[in-house]
Amino acid sequence: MSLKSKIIITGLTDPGVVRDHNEDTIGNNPDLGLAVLADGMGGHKGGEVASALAVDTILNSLARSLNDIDLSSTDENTGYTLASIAVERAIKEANSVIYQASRRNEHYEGMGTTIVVLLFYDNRYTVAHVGDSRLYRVRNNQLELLTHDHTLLQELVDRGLYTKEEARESMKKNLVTRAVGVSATVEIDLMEDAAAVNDIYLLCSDGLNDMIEDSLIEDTIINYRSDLNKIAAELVKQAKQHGGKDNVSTLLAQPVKPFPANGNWLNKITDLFS
Ligand SMILES: [Mn+2]
Repeated sequence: MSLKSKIIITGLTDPGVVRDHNEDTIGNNPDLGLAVLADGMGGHKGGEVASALAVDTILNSLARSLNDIDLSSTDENTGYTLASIAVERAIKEANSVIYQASRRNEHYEGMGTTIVVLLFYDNRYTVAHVGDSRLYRVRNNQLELLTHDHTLLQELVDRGLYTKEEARESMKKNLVTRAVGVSATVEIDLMEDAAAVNDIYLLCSDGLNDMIEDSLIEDTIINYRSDLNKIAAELVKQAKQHGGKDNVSTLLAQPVKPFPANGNWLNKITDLFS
């Protein structure tokens, strides 16, 4: 079952106003209801290579694996859905691909990337992430951050050593404590929840949320809620107007119809005409 007519996905990536190249990569597969965003790091072209390898590997891996499994059934060992397990496996595959490439080529030594993956299935979604790229959701006109940054700064905030306000001013903002591809293994955060029609999901790199406040992200999404392309363009524009010191990427997704996995015969027939 293709989700193309049920979930809109669109995005934009931009080098920003200071940097001359873009180490962020975005990708999506509308049939699968899949959105992927990565923010690479590393010398030479390492950052660009790592984020591109991550997005390609994850899109390819899930295009192969998702069609063969009952996505919403539960994995006995972990309690996660099989969809979540497939997403986790795809990120681990990306980790290996990047790590091996960095060991083969000295220019790529130490390269890595953040990742955030959003997958819709059966009126639900799975989000998986590593590093400080984020997923937000707007539901009932309220913005909510659904991921928890893997950064030194966030750890200090969690331990009560920094306030959120001090954190915003800090220089240590971009030290990530986890990344894909920097070592042989990777620790991934997974979360599942019900999706609602008209929710708007925003995946973004730190070049967005470091430049503008969450309140401006919320206002922008609500103001342009009928046009996801406009939201993507406005958010990038705002980040650039507020400094644009880093590459800035946005990926937006919105379920516009219910998308049950095992629709009854009536759903299946109406699918044919949608
Ligand atoms: Mn960045």
